[in-house]
Amino acid sequence: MTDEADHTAESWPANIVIRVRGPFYDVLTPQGVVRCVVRGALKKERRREDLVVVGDRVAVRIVAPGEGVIEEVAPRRRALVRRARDREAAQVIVANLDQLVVVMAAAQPELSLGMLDRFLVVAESQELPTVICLNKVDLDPAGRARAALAPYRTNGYPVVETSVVTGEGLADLWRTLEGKLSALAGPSGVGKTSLVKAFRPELQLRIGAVSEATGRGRHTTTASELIRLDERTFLVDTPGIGVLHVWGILPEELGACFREFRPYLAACAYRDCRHVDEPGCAVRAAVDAGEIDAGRYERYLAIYRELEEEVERQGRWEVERLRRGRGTR
Ligand SMILES: Nc1nc2c(ncn2[C@@H]2O[C@H](COP(=O)(O)OP(=O)(O)OP(=O)(O)O)[C@@H](O)[C@H]2O)c(=O)[nH]1
Ligand SMILES: [Mg+2]
Ligand SMILES: [Zn+2]
Repeated sequence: MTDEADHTAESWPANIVIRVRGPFYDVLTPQGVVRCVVRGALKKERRREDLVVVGDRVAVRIVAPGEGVIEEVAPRRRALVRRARDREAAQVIVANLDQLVVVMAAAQPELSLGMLDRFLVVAESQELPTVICLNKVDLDPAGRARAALAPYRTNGYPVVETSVVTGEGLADLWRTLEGKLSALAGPSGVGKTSLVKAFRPELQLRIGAVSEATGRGRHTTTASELIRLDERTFLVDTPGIGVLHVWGILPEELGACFREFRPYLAACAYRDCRHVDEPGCAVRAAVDAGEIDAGRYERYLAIYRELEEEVERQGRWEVERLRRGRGTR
């Protein structure tokens, strides 16, 4: 490894990984998209599950027209990490992310604040700046879903309301994306791919119908893909998530993942207050005083119970190990 200083993603060549397909990595270079494999030695140095991921900046050696070898991967800045499906391990989904856009639908599928809070907790635990995008507002003429998001605006989350059908809010969304690398995440069927397509109509992207029977999406997008919207603007479309398990967070860390709790955390009577039923809890007092939204607090309690169960089931050590894996390397 050479000096860290000239290894930041910014100082690397403009080559960026846009797609992973089996052993092949499609890399966007100034000369166009190059299909690459990874240098053998690199495979030994890095963990298999996140050897090279979408968003990575890489050095490429061209071996034939349109074909190359990834020689080196730049150290990652912020990454979106999830828990690997098959193993107890953290897995990087997108590297070098500037922000996460959590997309929820105003209807079809119905807005789930439980899901939204889980995404926000994961984002806070990974210190990802987050924007909430409420899509399909055309299906919510009475504005019920919009109103339900009021506490989030109060808590300082930017909320953008969009409709791919009427075009409402797309210019606002564009302004939040411009010049950044953002990932769209959220449940299946909320319109993530439709939003990408609204900005790049010429792309052949698969969009799926929401099931009439269940009101859920059908997991149309199956792999993350990075799309360049302009010279400096990148958007990663990720597959929809059915159930989002919050993981790798210790129960006592959860309070800080609820932004609006933070000013109160140091004021609780007990230093190790769980904010569940302890006397002198400043968080509960703030809920009673209407300073913290009661719904958010209820969902805190639900996630807290899950995290406690996880510690009981797996042991603290295991949760801490997973938590360390959340780092970007
Ligand atoms: N009424 C309405 N329908 C929309 C809007 N945006 C998307 N849809 C529809 O919602 C359905 C799902 O859209 P997708 O873009 O495939 O959703 P997705 O979030 O990418 O779903 P996954 O890839 O499964 O995660 C499609 O039938 C879209 O036409 C919108 O703003 N308003
Ligand atoms: Mg999709
Ligand atoms: Zn407390």
